Amino acid sequence: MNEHLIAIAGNPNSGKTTLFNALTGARQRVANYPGVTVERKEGSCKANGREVRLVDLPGTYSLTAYSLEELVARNVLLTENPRVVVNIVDASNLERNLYLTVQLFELGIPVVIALNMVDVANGRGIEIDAAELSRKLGAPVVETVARSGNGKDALLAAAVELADKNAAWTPLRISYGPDIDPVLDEMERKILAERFLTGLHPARWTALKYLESDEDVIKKGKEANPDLSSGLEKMADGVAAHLQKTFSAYPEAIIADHRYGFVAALLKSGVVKRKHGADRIY
Ligand code: BGO
Repeated sequence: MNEHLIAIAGNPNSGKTTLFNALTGARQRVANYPGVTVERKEGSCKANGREVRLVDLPGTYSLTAYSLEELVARNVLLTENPRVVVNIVDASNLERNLYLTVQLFELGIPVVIALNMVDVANGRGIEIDAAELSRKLGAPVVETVARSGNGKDALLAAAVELADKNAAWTPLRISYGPDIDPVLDEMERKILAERFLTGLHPARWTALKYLESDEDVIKKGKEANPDLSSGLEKMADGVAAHLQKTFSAYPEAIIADHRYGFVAALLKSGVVKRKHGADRIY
């Protein structure tokens, strides 16, 4: 049977290294990504009779092109085509951690969520309904305590099961509000019509990156189709000028606000419960 490549993504300090070590033990090696001083950690393990290759991505809060770590993490997801992303989420800091989760879902790669540090969350009086979170996101959610290894086998089994299915995974579509959505739809139509970078990432994601002035994607776009790329840049400039005039805000900020809004609504919809005595919900 072929081996699966599974990527591990998460915020710094979410427990990625601990979990990666628990899953791979001594079967790991560290190198640098070509041309940059970012460490690449790779390891392997066996699950369901399969050889699984795990790549531990640099810890990131986002998938923009603002930092080298984010760019490296994103490029692995886009170019190495992992079957599944295991997204390590710190259950005691759910709101902040799910911001990255939303972006992984927008990218359209199958995701399994490791709800890590549930011991810390529970100790603070925070109880998370993992089944409800899974139902709302349409993805497996497995509770883990990476430090003790609790849940790691169930997590790996869930990831391999999802990878084995090789099922189509629809990228998450959230609303970015009335000032962005119509232009985003129009950009998406143009991108799809010309199959512009569609082998690399979902059309709507490409459009979002133009709106976010993402230099890396725009550079690739210019090389692939200069006319369409400059048309998309003009549309993005139009949105930016409108948002600047109306709200004194950049598109990136409005897009981020809507991602946070999506996460906040999710958490308020019965996913998180506060036990008696907890000072805040998440
Ligand atoms: C220290 N539960 C608890 N309680 N702690 C966890 C869990 C969990 O589920 N998972 C990880 N940790 P990394 P990134 C530490 O190192 O894996 C802990 O950045 C310490 N070190 O043990 O490094 C883990 O790779 C001294 O804690 O995260 C680590 O994602 C005192 O969370 C920290 C206390 O995990 C970060 C903690 C010398």
